[in-house]
Amino acid sequence: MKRLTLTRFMIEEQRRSGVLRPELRLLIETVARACKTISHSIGKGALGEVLGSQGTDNVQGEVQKKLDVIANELLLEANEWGGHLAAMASEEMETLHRIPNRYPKGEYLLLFDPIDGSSNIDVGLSVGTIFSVLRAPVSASGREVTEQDFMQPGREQVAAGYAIYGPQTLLVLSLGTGVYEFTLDREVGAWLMTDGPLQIPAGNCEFAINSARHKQWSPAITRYIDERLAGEEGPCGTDYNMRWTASMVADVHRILKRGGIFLYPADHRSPGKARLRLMYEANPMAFLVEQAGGAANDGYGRILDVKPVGLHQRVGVILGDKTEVETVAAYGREMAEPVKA
Ligand code: FDP
Repeated sequence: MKRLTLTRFMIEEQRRSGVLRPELRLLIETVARACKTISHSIGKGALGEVLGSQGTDNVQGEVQKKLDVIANELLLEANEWGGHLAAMASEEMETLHRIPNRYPKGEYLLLFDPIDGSSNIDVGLSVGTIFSVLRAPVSASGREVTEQDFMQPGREQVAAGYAIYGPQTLLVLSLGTGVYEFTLDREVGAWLMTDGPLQIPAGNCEFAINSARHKQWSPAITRYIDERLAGEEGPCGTDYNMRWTASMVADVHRILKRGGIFLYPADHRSPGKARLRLMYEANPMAFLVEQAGGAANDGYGRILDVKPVGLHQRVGVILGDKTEVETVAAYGREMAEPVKA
């Protein structure tokens, strides 16, 4: 079977829509190439001496794994010199990374989580790389990019995606015209389209939540989960299934392919506290999920409408099957929860 390569998909998209600029195409190709190298390092595991911790903490006070640092460096190096970017930001760096003066600058801003789900690295489970692309404001041209230039709501993303390093290495991408999946052909080194446009299948009775955190849930989240746990005898009238991989990329990928809902709500006792980061985790995933016909909410509104105030801002995340996400939102409104920080 002859499959479309990532390059050909983007060239055809460029011809079809007329809006995909060559610089954006270069950016996506560069990120995809870096993901191949990351996949190669992850695949070597202990043989490549890449497992274990780096012995440092990142800006969020989390212990950095060796692979967090390796993947961050790979993405920075790959994207510095092409002339397509104005700046980058990452989970692993406190502030933005400007393009060095020796290289030309472009109009795009790239944000990434180099290794998402990093607690899975050392136990051989799926992890991923998440990325989000914004356009630098016109006002930034001819001056140094600042963090403020990144403070755009997620609906302004021009592209988003993730690579997942699991049984296969996959790249899932949206340029704002649907969501497409590419599988890495390891022998040839090419990304080949294997699915898309993805549509989240409706009605899959499956939820993903870390139930150990139930003390932090709002009454609305507790009600939603309790009703599902009640199964056939409860108000849903059907048995639900639960899955939690502790890697958002893997959980979201399952939802894109099979349906269901993912919840990492903010702590309702101190609503400012949440786990996931808005700009390089929640926004790109919300973009993909909406593009695949689903919904993404932070407990009281659309994630893509949240106006960011910081590069590492955290946010509650409820995403997936539109009907299920709307049920959670309706419970939130009904029970006047959660309270805004
Ligand atoms: P990680 O910190 O290991 O990178 O913050 C991201 C994330 O993983 C998600 O990928 C994952 O869904 C979540 O955190 C895991 O949280 P728990 O430790 O509560 O399971």
